[in-house]
Amino acid sequence: MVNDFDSDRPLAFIGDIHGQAKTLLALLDQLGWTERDGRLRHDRGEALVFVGDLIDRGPENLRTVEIVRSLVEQGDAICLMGNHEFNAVLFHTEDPDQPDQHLREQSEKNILQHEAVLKELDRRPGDKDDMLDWFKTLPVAVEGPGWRCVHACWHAGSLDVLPRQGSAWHLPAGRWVAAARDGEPEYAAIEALLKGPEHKLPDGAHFLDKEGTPRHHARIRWWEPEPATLEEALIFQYRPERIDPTTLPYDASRHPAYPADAPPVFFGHYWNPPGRNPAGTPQRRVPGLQRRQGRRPGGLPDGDARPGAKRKFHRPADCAMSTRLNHEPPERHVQTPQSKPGSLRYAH
Ligand SMILES: [Mn+2]
Repeated sequence: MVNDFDSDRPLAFIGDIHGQAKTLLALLDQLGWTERDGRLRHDRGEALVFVGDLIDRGPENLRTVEIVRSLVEQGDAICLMGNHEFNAVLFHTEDPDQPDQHLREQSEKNILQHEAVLKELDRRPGDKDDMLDWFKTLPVAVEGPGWRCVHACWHAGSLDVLPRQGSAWHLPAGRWVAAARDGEPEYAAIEALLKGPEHKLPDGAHFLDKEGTPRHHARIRWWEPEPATLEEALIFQYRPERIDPTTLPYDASRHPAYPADAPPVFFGHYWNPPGRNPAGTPQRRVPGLQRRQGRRPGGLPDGDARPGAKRKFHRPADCAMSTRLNHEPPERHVQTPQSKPGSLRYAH
């Protein structure tokens, strides 16, 4: 069983799939998985770690969940919770303290974000509770021999809030309501671990997100050890207005930097428009790591790291991506020139 993380099976890490079941199957095919007797098998006994965000946006959410869940249940994979699985549980759970309300407000914005799944559940309403019950069992973070994995940010203080069972951290069944309440420790912990820490921009500065909504906070590059400017410390999905982040100093005194001597951590969640890698800054290479990108069924590459290659608009939904770990000891502080765009990131 992969559920035993002392396993020395080679692992492949797969980032945010977002309902792109065909891309996932194409990626699994590239990784050496074939279907036999109605189940997916790997000839060399590899196992998989899914980094979360199986659902929302893409066309085949329920099928994606079925594929991943069957791999988990046959002992060939583990799947972490992403913010989209967490949000889905809250969206469909009635608030015990407020009749007719849900733990995640069923607002127009939240319905839109979850629309692809809602449409599929309209056709298969019997699948809803089973899917949500399974989401509630997903670990928030896991640790294996020489590696760690979390959807957005490895943050020790937040993990301390959650009980540890063996090599995994879970949100306990009785704490989902707390996780939906701003002010409760579980709320802040899940925000940090599944959505990543954010930093308020100075002096009312903002940038517009892809929906045109002004954003006054930017995601923090928590994997950067010593950022000096806002440009180095934060992810601007689009150019901010009224400030020049390349020159503004960043107050690093509260920077949630990942410790340099800690094991490598794999994470997903972060993305950007083309040509602007959200990691965007030097990343380290680990010998024994191989990265593969899925190709869309039509043969259209999902990303291309060749220098000067044109990149299409790049959403996580378009770029199921995996990274292999072959259990060789990581070598630290070796830098790659520039990493590929994609949904899976790696940091020390
Ligand atoms: Mn995410």
